[in-house]
Amino acid sequence: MRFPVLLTLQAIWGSLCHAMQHYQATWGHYDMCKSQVYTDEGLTWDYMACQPEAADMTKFLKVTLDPPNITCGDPPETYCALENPYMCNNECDANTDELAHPPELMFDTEGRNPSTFWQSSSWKWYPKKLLVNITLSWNKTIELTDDIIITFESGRPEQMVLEKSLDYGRSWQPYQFYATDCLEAFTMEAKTVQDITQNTLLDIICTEEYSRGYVWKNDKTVRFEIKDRFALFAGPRLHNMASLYGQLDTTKNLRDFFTVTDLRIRLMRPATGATMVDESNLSRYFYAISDIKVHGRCKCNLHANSCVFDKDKLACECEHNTTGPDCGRCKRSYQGRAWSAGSYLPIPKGTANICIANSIGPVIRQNVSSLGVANRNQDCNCNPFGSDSDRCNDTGFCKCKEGATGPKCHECLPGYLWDNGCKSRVCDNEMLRCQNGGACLNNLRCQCPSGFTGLLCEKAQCENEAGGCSGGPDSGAPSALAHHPALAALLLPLALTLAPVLLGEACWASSV
Ligand SMILES: [Ca+2]
Repeated sequence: MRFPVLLTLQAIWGSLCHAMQHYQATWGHYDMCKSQVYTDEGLTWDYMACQPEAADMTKFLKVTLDPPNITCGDPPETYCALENPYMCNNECDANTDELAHPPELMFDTEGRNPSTFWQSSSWKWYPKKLLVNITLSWNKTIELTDDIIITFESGRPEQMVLEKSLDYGRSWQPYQFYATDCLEAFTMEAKTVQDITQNTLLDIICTEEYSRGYVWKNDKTVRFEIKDRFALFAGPRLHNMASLYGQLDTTKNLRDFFTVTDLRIRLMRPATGATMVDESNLSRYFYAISDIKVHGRCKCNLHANSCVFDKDKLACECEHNTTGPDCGRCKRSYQGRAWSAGSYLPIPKGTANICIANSIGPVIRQNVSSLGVANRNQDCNCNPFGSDSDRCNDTGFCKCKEGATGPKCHECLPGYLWDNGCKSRVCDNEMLRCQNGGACLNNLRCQCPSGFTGLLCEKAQCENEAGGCSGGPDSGAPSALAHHPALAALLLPLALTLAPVLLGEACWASSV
């Protein structure tokens, strides 16, 4: 009996490896670009999608204030507490280090007490509005991976807009409106992130959640909820990131929604703590921010696993023969087919979509019309399954469909298999193993046992049903555990302890 038991244990370990890999997948999943594998032809490279680690993005930004001289302290000013107009011992003096409140103090390391903060001039021109724009610029496209959190040292503003730019500050779109009264401030109905569904994820809302003043004095934060939005696809505890990645891969609008080059915080009305502004003591009204959190990663189109900060600028370290700040094009001598972004799919390791070497010498950039006339109508004998047309395109080459390569588009890129054209490899016996006892059919599809579904049979079927799995919010997570609860109870603590050490070795070794 020992042999079958061992086999069972090995099978469960295999499933656990996959379960853990999926767990790991939460963020660091695409951090490989290629690995060496043995095939029938010997040692070759296996390319995969990759992206840089998520990081604290406030280390790499430039902050700009508008109006530029809105920071307090020049000339020195004395401020009163909002809750007590007779407590006026807060002094701001730009020329004294201990009393200055420059914008950098929104991004220094907090944790000390008292906190350090930027502060604006007070509302001395009332009733003229006290408007301040704080612009955060990265000079690079970044993808947000966690909530944006702004911590106010003063009361939270009564009106504020968070905006984003995707074109380095040339144009702006609102991300979220914040007000004590959304209807009055922005003629918008008040909503919370909980009102958003998969279908309305791109909707821009106004929320009153983060503007109520003074009673909730300890609540100083204003948030833009990224994770709640992710959760609409990845489940309440983000356990199914594969589903989110799948959505991001196929929906450009969704991808763009979480992508920015700049953020702008438009402060439009400071906290007053009352309906009436006390005109006799305007030193009570100002903005002060102690901390801004922005977590994200460089957007490298899944063609780089690291991003460097050099000469005050972020840049992807492009792989897969791509180049450009976002790895957004093929290198000059690798234009054998059109550039495309790497793909999250097929889960779990994605498809690299590498740029391939020019098939017939270097691409010579001639006048398109002369080339077109010369070659466009020639029959290139392009493979009808692997190419868009059997005729040459404008540059005199066959235009290959996704996954196909070679001068006639008759070969497949790594990760694809020929089947009347190149079909992306869905499963194999290595990293893409079908889970929960599923069988891989011709590398093109997993045949799942009853009760399981998903590309790799990784989901319990009940997840798709109304009300989800009755076993609670986690029941759709690592399915090997659901299948073998007793063993899971025994193995999970061990696996959790050993996983960081063993995952790289054991799972990897078993897959090559
Ligand atoms: Ca600070």
